[in-house]
Amino acid sequence: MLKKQMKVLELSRNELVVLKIGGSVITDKDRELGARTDVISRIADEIYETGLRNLVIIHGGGSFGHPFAQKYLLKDGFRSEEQVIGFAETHHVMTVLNGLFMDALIWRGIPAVSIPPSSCVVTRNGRIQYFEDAPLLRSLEIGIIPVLYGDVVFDSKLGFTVLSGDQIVSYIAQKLKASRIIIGVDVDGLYDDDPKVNPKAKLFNHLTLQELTKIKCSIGCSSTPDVTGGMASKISELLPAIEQGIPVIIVNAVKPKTIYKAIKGERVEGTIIEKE
Ligand code: ATP
Ligand code: IP8
Repeated sequence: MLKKQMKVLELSRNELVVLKIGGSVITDKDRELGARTDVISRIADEIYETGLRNLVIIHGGGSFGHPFAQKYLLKDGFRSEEQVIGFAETHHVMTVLNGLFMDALIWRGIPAVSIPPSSCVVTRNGRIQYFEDAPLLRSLEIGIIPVLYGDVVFDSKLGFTVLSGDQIVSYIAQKLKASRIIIGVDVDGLYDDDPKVNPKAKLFNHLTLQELTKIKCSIGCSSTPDVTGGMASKISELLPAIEQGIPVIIVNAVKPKTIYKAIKGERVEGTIIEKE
């Protein structure tokens, strides 16, 4: 019986889709603790319409996690007592944002379960060292969509740090050999410059790993660089997964139907990044 279950799990892992919904999509980055509940609801509708269960969802921190992590300088680890309440506050506001996201999924009838990274991940110098993935695997096995998020986590060298949703995406996709990664942001994909700063920035429709490595240094950071580094570090995090042959598509999740189409594998505007 268990063997049969494991086989199903193996099969489903092959077709697994890892979806990141960025903080730039579900929050208003110019307004601390400003949630875009209309966008969250629409994205939940689109996920529901796909009917896909073989999905791991990770969302970002946006104007919930980032301002708090920044205020208490949490990324570089424990330095003073005053940061301790900052760790608690940052995790708490992330659970609030996650609650809004979970509300939208669950009350539409999407079986989803929240898996807080602070409770299952320990990092070492900011990199995932230990990930208790049994709950994640069991939930996928029985058809419940695991939802994780960028979070503050304990770190074996630094005491604590900030773990980006992008590092989680790349880690899970590689570990579970996902078939695709979808990255939802608030712009149409990856450009040769920040499109919010440079209106002449050119969108890349398709990039190979080699092409990406060449342009990596020039794509710049987010116009409002956040504690986890914006677009440039997002790309760096995704590189090992792309190297492993997992294609990534970066799309504008603010635009209606985009997430639906990306999950369904339909043609959608965005940037596809593949190994070759
Ligand atoms: P969060 O970290 O809160 O989850 P996110 O993952 O949605 O946020 P950001 O880190 O804000 O995304 O990165 C997206 C932003 O990156 C866009 O709003 C855009 O202005 C900026 N950006 C900077 N350089 C580029 C580039 N070369 N191509 C596309 N967007 C870029
Ligand atoms: O928004 C960072 O995750 P990200 C989360 O995916 C926090 O970079 C707590 C700032």
